[in-house]
Amino acid sequence: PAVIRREDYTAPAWTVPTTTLDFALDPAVTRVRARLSVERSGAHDLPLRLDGAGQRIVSVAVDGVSVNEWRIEGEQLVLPLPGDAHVIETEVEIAPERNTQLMGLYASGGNLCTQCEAEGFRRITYFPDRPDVLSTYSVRMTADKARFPVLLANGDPVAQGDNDDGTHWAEWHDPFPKPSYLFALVAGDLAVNRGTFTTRSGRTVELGIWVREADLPKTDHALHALKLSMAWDERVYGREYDLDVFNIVAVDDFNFGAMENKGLNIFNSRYILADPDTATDYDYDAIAAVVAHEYFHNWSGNRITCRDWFQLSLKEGFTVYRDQGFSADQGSAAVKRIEDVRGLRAGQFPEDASPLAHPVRPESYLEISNFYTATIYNKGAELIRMMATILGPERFRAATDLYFERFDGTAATCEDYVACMEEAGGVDLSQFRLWYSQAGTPRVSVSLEHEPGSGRATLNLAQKVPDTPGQSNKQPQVLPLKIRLFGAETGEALTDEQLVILSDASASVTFETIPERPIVSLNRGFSAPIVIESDRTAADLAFLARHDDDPFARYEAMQQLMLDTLVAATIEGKADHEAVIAAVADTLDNPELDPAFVAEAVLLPSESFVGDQMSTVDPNAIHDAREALRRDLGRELEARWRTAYEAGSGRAYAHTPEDKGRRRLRNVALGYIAASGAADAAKLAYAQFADADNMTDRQGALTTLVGTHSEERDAALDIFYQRYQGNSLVLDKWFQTQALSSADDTPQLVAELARHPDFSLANPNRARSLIGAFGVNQRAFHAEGGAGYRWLADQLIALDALNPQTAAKLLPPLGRWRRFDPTRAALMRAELERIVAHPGLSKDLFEQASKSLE
Ligand code: DPP
Ligand code: ZN
Repeated sequence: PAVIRREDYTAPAWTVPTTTLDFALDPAVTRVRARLSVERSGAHDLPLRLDGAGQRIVSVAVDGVSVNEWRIEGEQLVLPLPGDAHVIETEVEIAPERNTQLMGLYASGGNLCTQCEAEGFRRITYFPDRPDVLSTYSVRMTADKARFPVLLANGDPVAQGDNDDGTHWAEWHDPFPKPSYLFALVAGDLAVNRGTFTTRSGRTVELGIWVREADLPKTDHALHALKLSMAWDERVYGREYDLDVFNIVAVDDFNFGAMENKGLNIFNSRYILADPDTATDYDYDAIAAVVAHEYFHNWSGNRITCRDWFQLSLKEGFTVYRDQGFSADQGSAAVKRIEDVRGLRAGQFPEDASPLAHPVRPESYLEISNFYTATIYNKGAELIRMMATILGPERFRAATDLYFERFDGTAATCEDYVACMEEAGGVDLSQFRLWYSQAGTPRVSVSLEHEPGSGRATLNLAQKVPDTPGQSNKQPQVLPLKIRLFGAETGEALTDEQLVILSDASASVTFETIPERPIVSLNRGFSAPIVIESDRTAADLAFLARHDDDPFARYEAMQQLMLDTLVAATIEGKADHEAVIAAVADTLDNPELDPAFVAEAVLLPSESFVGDQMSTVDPNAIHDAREALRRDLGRELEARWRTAYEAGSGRAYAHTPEDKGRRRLRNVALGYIAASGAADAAKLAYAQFADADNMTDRQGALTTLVGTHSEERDAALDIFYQRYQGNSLVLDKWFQTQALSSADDTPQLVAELARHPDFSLANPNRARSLIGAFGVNQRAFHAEGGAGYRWLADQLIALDALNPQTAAKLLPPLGRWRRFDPTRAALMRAELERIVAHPGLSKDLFEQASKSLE
């Protein structure tokens, strides 16, 4: 496959000011007629090149006359044109019901829908399918009225009517020029939950959430989140919605979480449907976050789009940053930051340390679908956050205002964004730009000296950006570090919070008149996405866990203490649990702390995160060390866990932040009670499972039970399955909970589940619920003998034949072979080699597997 390089970018030779599409929709054969006005851009004699894939061409006409002077080169239709402006008409046929890739126009649950980002539009019609060709679209759809009573597309509805033959038609027009990846249509039998939003300039927008009739009662939360998002973007970024309608459609088969098509978002149903019986508190929050994310794309993505796909983080990093801000404003900002950092460490740090590491603005790719990554999204959001920190809130807002004003209606670059930050912020971000080009997570070593006589404290900082594939000897980056000193004896803050910008390889910061030994609270709020290696002792960390005024820093100190304890226990076999137990006890005893925060703070780092700290990961030793600490925490603090458990029990379900926090802590406490080995643990969990009036408590209990060897475990799994048979989103949880289990028999169980009648590779959510969850279950996936590796490779090869994009996203666990012992590494490599050698492999999976071997 051909390598696409950022440096090869050239502006489009032809533009397409207007696009008119006429669809005769049918799942078996859909006919698409396209009418493109095209204009030569600049002085050249290049032919018009239209991208296309998987279509049957019926006809091609230029200025109303059918022509034969066109040829197919690779996946392009090449058409020489004599003049500077022409009208091109094509007619093609496509087969939505045979589209298992779920890119382009496809069938899901009897309805028809589209997914075009990044390169799906070329599977619908011939078009310059690149994000810098902006066109104004008019769409007409005709379909069987009984089967597809609802016809939706981008923009505003124009007209509709019935034909004599049982079909009906609808026309939509989107006045905003857009790239082809934002095109969407939906035809189906759908019901709608309607609402309205009045924008700050007084315009009324009709909102609609479209789902299967039976799912209508589960759409209120999403509709509410949409209204909150619209108001939030006006208030916080000054961005108002711009069309008269905003529709969201939920579909069950979807590669992404959701898609921001102009005026017609299409969502994976898991990010729309919620009621207390089927969705956890976590699901509710994720729904609000994704609804907000896609809505915010209307400005950061649609009004201003990307010049080319190397700029993907321009819209994704910024939009993730925006949705994080929205979620932080809905509840506890501290807990939200903790969740986001945990996600970054679980998803992005390992990626940055893997053969698939790439910069936030990549230099090359084979298949762009492989670059919808945690680096582009989550590290990208951290870059925006750092710039916001450097600028401060007012200048950051001025800078985003400038960006939205200057680049509205265009296809922009990451450089354009940074230039606006510089100009409106009055700062020089030359060196900061390295964050966009250098991959790898910077490591910062920190030591603090104190001279009691002079009262001078010196903080020594040194940074190193590790080598990544194709990049070595990297330059130091700009690291904004929020810092504060506390007195080890008095517990008093000795300084204000300061922003130290480390931009050299090493630097020292001095503090005068420090009367007592200071302890440094560092990288507060996770102000830079880095790894810190500090000389802080267990006692210092325990101190910060108790005294730091920044909740994130408290959490962080506790995590570091736990991590140090677990790494020592894994490597040296020495189990010194005292400091962690005392710190957890303190946290549980502090009545001023929010239960949601406590629940986060007392959770041990995951087995994978412990593994990430080690040069060679020993999955079994990590598991044993972690289980031993969990057991001791459970036993030593059993009375406290029971108190916390009781405090969260006996309340009827309510979806308030307070109740969510109580439920979260209650479920964490249940886990520790079970870890203690208490004789009644399985009974307690089973009672919670049986009595639960909401999914958070039911799934929480199930998760605990699945980790036990008990009759209750089998009974609960059975009841859960029976109760939710037919609800695919909940069955995904059933598969996922088992695949994530730390029980000894997980590898065998997962292999059996893959043969379960409800398992299917055709549905991405289902495939991810089993294959994706197993891949991140460190102990089970890496069980001795390599059966897990073989199983994963078999699943990926099978899935690749249906849906390459989803298969490729599940490959990375196999690519981490360098981090394991030689026996495991060889077994992992053998499976990667087997995948690469498989005949007919997609370029998606080929790129991931071959890069993983390098
Ligand atoms: N739909 C995906 C997202 O919003 C890709 N744009 O991130
Ligand atoms: Zn996005």
